[in-house]
Amino acid sequence: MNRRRTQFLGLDLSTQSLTALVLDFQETALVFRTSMDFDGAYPSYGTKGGVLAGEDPRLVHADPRMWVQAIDDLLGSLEQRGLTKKIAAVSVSAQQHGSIYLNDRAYRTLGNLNPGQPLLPQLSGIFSRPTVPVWMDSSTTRECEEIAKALGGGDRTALLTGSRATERFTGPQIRKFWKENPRGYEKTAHIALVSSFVTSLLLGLPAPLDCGDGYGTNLADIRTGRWSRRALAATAPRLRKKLPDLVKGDRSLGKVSSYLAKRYGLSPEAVVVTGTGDNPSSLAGLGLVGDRKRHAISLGTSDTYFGYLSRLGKSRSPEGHIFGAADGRYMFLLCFKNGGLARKAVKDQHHLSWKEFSETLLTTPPGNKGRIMLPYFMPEITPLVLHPSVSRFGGLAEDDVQGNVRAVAEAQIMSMFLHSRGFGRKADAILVTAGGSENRGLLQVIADVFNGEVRSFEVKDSAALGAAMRAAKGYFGDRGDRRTWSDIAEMFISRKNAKPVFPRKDAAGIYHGEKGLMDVYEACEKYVLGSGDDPKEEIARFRSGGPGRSL
Ligand code: XUL
Repeated sequence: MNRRRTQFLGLDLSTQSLTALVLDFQETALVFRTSMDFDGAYPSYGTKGGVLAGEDPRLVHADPRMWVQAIDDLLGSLEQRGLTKKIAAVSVSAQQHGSIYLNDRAYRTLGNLNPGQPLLPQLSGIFSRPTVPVWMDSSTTRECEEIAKALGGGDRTALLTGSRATERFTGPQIRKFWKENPRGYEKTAHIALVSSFVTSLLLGLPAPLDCGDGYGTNLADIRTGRWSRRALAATAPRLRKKLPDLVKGDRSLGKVSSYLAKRYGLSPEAVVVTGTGDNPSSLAGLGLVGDRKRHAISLGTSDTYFGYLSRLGKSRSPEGHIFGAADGRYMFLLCFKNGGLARKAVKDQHHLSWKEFSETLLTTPPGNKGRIMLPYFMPEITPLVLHPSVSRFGGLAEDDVQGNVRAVAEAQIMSMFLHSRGFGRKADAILVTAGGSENRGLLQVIADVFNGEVRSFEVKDSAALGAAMRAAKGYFGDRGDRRTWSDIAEMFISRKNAKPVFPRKDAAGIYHGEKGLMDVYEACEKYVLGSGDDPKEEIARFRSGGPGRSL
């Protein structure tokens, strides 16, 4: 290791913010963290929660120029703090599925930037689509149907690409763009994902796409790690030449661009390691690469439930996805779009602080006396709900503060339990990360519903942490250093930070078993989705199950 460059930089471009985190190899510690919130930093882009929502709630876009500006500003501020010169390697984590459309001048422009000028004015002419769909967009149902039909149905599409054709995934989004704007599609020479685009900004060259993120496109064959000719043909014409190459497992892609070195004071020797999606990056940041025994929940803008897979087994869930892991193997994931946004909607509706929200969860009884909410404030991914609405059952009144707080949390965690059942074994423990993991009440609900140990960490940004750890792994790997993923996790994830939360006595009996709330929740979900009867019988059965269960 170079004595002057002992640090690894992880960048995470998420829905609402850009975060940078620096790990020091000699101190084996996190030495710096900063985050920029898009709405606050860039009001001229008019984003709300980092995105541009249309009249139609299914349409959700962002302007990639805002991201470019954020990268520029963040690297500038790291330079001013004297941090960039110590960086040995950098890697990127980014929101998944979003696609960026570039014209044929894009990479030439990127390779010839003037270090005297900021990034954005030089790059503003490279985009062939001014705003781009992000993971929250669910406007491609028709394209999903067309792709699935061409690939022999939903199950076959999932077997080939790791997921059924999915609204937010890059392939269906590209198909929609090609159908709606064939000229724009023709003018597009390159389509990047957010992680490969930001990595290209660091390299000054077209960056390949990590399979971890690449499997979130419905375009790749998860068994070979290559673009699938059949999936490409089902999506849009002449697509292969517009896409980046796919790569499996982290490695160093080359040195930072001379623009980066000159403008932000990075060493010209600093290396860029493959970027990936925020969920594969979180898997690394939680120390779960290679660990099948523990699962993770990320409570961010969206909520996700995920875990490592050493091989592709038969266990699946219809809404589940297979992505790649940083060691070239796999992970499974379920995504819940209403996540943090639905919790915030309930919190704001009742004028609560997050502390009060958490306290309410800690002081109200599990089971909510059989009162349930289905909190689809916006279209939902798991289960698929395209027309949002909030439903209440079991006599839950809209103005009942405690009842609604418990109902939103229990519904979200029961939904995770229910829909993750297809992924096999019960986890020995659940690691919880992202902003919501600060909420002790939510951790308790997770422990109670899953009936197991739950841990959260002092560093909540597991995606950015994972990016910095992947930078370290790629850097060491390049030098023939055989440090494993668990060695890297041992170095940078402090075990003593992990505070366990255990299930409350009797909680398991409330949620599970013959008269458990899980059955009530499942019946409510089916009813709302139009595939089941009014859940009043299940509610009555739950209430007959013991004292304290009735209103
Ligand atoms: C995962 C997904 C979200 C985004 C959020 O499939 O859509 O978790 O990655 O950034």
